[in-house]
Amino acid sequence: MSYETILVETRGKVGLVTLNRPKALNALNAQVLADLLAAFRAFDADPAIAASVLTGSEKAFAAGADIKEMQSRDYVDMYVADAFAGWDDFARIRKPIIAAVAGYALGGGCELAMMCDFIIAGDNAKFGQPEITLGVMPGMGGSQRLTRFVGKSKAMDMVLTGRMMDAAEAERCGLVSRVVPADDLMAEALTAASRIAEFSLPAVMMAKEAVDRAYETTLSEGLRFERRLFHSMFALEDQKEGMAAFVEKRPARFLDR
Ligand code: CO8
Repeated sequence: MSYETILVETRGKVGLVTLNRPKALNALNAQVLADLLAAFRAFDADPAIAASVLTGSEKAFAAGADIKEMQSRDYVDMYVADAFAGWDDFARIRKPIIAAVAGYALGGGCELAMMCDFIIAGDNAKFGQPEITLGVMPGMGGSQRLTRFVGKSKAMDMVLTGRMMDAAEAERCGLVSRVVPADDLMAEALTAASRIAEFSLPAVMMAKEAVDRAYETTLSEGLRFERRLFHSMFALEDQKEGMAAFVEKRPARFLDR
């Protein structure tokens, strides 16, 4: 399948999606959303794919929602269309997605990176929620996800001043999981995705679901959810294989069952 705004490849069991609107610094619009949903839903449905990487260009992961497309819309247009609600579907993709961020991840670009499961940043990455400079505020989850990731003080600073944070600050405050030299970014992200792809797919998907639950519910409900998933894993052949392999001092051969 070919897409208008993204490039899609596979590397073994890893899917690789590259945002590809270079003239607009990968600004996000309805076509980008449609393309991303189609690509990642296809990965979810493909038993040959276990994890994926989402990236942009060296200059920009994505410089936000497309301002030129948004500028003339009015309140009724936005409300009736429930503009940008479709991005919630991106956060429901079930197999792991690593965001590999080089350059700008601003506004909707930062919000899209935060919808992925974790972020690996090149040392040239810059994160920001500059919507306030346009007379608006974050609208794709930034006020909520950024606050959960980095806490109130830093989130307020970013959202109210519109300033950018560099990769080192983003790692210090927990927005990104690791920072690597920009030249090594894709290799690091693909290696991490390949590592995930070696494990039992149902165990990986349940682990992702459990961590995500921490953002949705209370600690006691989250602990109960985790324990029930953990119990259910003893119905997996891969639990038998993984533990037997440890005891027998040999590599595990997971069957994704
Ligand atoms: N939308 C549309 N076009 C863009 C965007 C964007 N977000 N960002 C950059 N571009 C375009 C520029 O207009 C320019 O096009 P052209 O050559 O035709 O003029 C091209 O990309 C290159 O950009 P610059 O010349 O500006 O490149 P610089 O290297 O000088 O600057 C920056 C790079 C700093 C990234 C600068 O482009 C910039 O500040 N961009 C806008 C960043 C921004 O404000 N992002 C937030 C957008 S709003 C948003 O994301 C809200 C999300 C939630 C919406 C939900 C609503 C319900």
